[in-house]
Amino acid sequence: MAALPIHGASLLFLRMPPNASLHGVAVDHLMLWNLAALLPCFVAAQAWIIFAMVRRKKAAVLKTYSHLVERLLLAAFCAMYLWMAITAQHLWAVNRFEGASAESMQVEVVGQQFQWYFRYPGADAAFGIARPSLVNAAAGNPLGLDPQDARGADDIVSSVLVLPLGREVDLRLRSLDVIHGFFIPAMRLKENTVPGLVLHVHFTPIAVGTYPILCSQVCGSGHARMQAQLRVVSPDAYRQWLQQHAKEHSR
Ligand SMILES: [Cu+2]
Repeated sequence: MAALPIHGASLLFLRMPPNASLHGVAVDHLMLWNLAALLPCFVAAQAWIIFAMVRRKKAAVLKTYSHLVERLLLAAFCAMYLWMAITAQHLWAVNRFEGASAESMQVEVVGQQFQWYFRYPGADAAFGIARPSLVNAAAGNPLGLDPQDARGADDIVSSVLVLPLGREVDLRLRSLDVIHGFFIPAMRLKENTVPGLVLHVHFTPIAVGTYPILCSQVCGSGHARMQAQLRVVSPDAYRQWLQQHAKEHSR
């Protein structure tokens, strides 16, 4: 995907956080391009409305001769919107339909009123089976991991999403109750978590830092506080964090 490098600061005037993902560069580019293309159209349309109001008679005369111009403008707009729709569809689809690379790491994201859980598959790189009937947060099993399934013995469940810099991550999104919206503005990433479905989305973080994770679907009375943190750290720091959690888990 061809994309122009854009510094996050160039989007600050839109009050958008600086981009921290690989694909976000292209998303920001498309957004800026859309704005740059539509702003002159908006200004010209408003100018025409004001002119038509102030100089009514002159505008009526001009309108009589402007059908060809209207049609040309309409055709130009159609072509532009079509191009925007196709480009945006590709950007949207590339993180969802084209699949992550074989080297990507796996993390499960689970939404539940009103918090996010993140599960790492552990040393065996396989997630253990989770059963809704076994969900018991008070007993330390908020995702309902089945103790009979050996693959789940080394699974790590965290309330913080920690990822290594520069490595693609394939997220599998689930929900335990209602539809939630998994949203990381700095990663230009938003996807719903839907009960009964496992949805995949993948991205590559390109800047170390701590970023807010939000819920973008009104999911109940505590929706506003359904927040978590994404911490992007160096590969070494990530390995340490994982080892530390694996130790805590095995205690
Ligand atoms: Cu929610």
